[in-house]
Amino acid sequence: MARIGDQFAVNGDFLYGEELRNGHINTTYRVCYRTEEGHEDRYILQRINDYVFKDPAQVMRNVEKVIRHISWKILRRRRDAAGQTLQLYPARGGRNYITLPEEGGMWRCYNNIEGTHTYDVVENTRQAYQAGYAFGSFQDLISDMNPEDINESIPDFHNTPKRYAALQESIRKDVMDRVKNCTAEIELLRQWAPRLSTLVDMQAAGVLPTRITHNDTKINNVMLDEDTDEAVCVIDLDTVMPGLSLYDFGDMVRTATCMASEDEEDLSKVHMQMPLFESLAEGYLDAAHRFLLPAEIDRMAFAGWLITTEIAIRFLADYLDGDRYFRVCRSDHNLIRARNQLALARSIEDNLPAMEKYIRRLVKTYKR
Ligand code: GN1
Ligand code: MG
Repeated sequence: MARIGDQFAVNGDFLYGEELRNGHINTTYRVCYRTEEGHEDRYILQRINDYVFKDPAQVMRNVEKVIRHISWKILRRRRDAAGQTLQLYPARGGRNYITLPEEGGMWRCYNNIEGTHTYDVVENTRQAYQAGYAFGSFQDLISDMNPEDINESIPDFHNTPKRYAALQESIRKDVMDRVKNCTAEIELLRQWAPRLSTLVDMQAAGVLPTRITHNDTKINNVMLDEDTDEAVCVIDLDTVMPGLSLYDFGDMVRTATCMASEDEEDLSKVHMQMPLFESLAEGYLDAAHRFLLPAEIDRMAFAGWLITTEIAIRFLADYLDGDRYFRVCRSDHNLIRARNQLALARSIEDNLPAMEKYIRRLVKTYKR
């Protein structure tokens, strides 16, 4: 960690570092340096997973542009907000990242946003509201970026029918001889398959607008104030790219309305809770109702079902492929996650009429 950190424009002597293990993709460390004046400054060092991101330099170009755009906007409003947004530290060689030729991989260094924390699972309605508000504001902040400036870091990332087609390919190959362990899950998804193209079809028909979106809006990608739990900053910008607003909201429903983690094996604990959904939707619409179209608002509840099902498909495909994409701790980890997400999707499906009714009621309160 010290060897990597010293490649960046960090100030002081390396004190200690720890690995942060809550992501499934990148490798992340928090490191601490003591400055000459005796301050302890903390930074985030992160290795970009180049199996998942085929062109890490392109990811970095996207991230740099998003950060510049956001800092520009925020600093125009509040000069003192600098420590509350992500920053990249320059590296030896003049870029915002380094590559380590021996062990491979590309590393970058962010500021640690002090005075904040994250939750891996939602605990209460306040957190759900704040997560919705944070990602809604984030969509608003980046809404006027130039789409031509942003590359698709992972093509077809939320193209659900393509994710389903990839799963069919994994089933056909069955390289690990694991299909036999998940026939019920495969059958359930086969029944759901006709509904998987709903949003991409609406996008192709011009009903849903393409926007620049975050695309990975799980609850632990929002930093909340450690005293008040107020949203401070959204992190993990690697998948910011053209998408649908509903992909972001759908992924929020997946992680901010269920109090069980996606690793939970006891499926009786896995369900969507209406009060959490209501607060999430309220937070999101408080920030986003001004720019969303009625067609987008109409599909908010459905998007929760769709994105939860999509992640189930991705976990299941990775299980069949031999766990090459998501970090796992045991051989059936991705199968457990897929079952968990299917249980959650079922619960969302059961509650769709109530969720849609709530959104219809809520949206009326914004009309003047
Ligand atoms: C991955 O790395 P992490 O945990 O932020 C994944 C998301 C999934 C999520 C499931 C680039 O995000 O798409 O929703 O795991 N990120 C990528 O927990 O594939
Ligand atoms: Mg992520």
